[in-house]
Amino acid sequence: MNIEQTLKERAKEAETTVVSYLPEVTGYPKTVLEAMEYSVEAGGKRIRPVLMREVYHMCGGTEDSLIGPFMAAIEMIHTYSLVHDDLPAMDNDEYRRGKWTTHKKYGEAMGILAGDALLNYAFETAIQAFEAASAENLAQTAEALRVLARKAGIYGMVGGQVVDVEKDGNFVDEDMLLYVYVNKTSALLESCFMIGGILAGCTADEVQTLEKSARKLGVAFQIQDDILDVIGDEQTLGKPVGSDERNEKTTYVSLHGLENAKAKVKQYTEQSIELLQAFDGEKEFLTGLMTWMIDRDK
Ligand code: GRG
Repeated sequence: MNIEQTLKERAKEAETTVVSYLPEVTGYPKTVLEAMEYSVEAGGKRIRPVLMREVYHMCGGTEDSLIGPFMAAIEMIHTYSLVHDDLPAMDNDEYRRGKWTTHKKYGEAMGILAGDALLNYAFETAIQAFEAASAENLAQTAEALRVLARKAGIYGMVGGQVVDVEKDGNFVDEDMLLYVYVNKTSALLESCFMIGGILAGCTADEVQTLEKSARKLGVAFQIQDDILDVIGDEQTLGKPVGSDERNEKTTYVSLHGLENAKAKVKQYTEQSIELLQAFDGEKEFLTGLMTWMIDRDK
């Protein structure tokens, strides 16, 4: 199977789903609605909704109308996090995905508001899954919503970002470094895997296995990011390399060296995929995509 080609097709489908749930650009708050649309439509790999749907299918889920609102919601939350991460108070970036960042195009106030609006609208969208839910999967839909809220919040992505911002990348030890990786990067991936499993009717033990698998995938993804900052090619990456060393940031590479970091990425990825062997469903593309995410050179 050609993973990149299949990802392109699935990402396009996921994008169509996400865009179909965006609010209409109309009325007095038109500017912020346009900024929301601009941020979501700016591009991106769409790996979170694609992973969510693949896990849902692997676990036996078949209702696109049930998983669709959650696929849209996770991409809206991911997009809001990038919009806010780019703000002057955080990373102060002017470009993302080759385009102006949202605050650069619409102004800082609209950047903040577009992020807020995307986060809130993500939950309004996920709640639409109740309309597709049958009597027997109402409880599963509520549980999926709970996981979405928790993993995006203070016990998930926001928590990781808080420590990252406060420490400015200078973590005191590996425990704190891993806290940031697990929360800032893994948490949303965990929610994708867990929601896919929950909506497909997995047991609590199976959902926990999915959470573990995604946690390892996220940490491997983040360590690979650290590695690329050392050995990546600026042209391919589309951003300057060596920034972690210049900013004296603690990374897995600075703590353990390049070779150990590479070995850890390999080990975590293998463990992440191994955990999925507990599931009988089709996973050739899912595991191929997981390997692709880690093997990336950009
Ligand atoms: C503002 C609460 C808040 C959180 C921000 C997402 C984030 C947390 C910061 C961005 C910096 C970063 C490197 C985060 C780790 C997660 C990550 C690798 C995000 C990029 O995800 P991709 O590669 O992006 O899926 P695309 O552009 O493809 O959607």
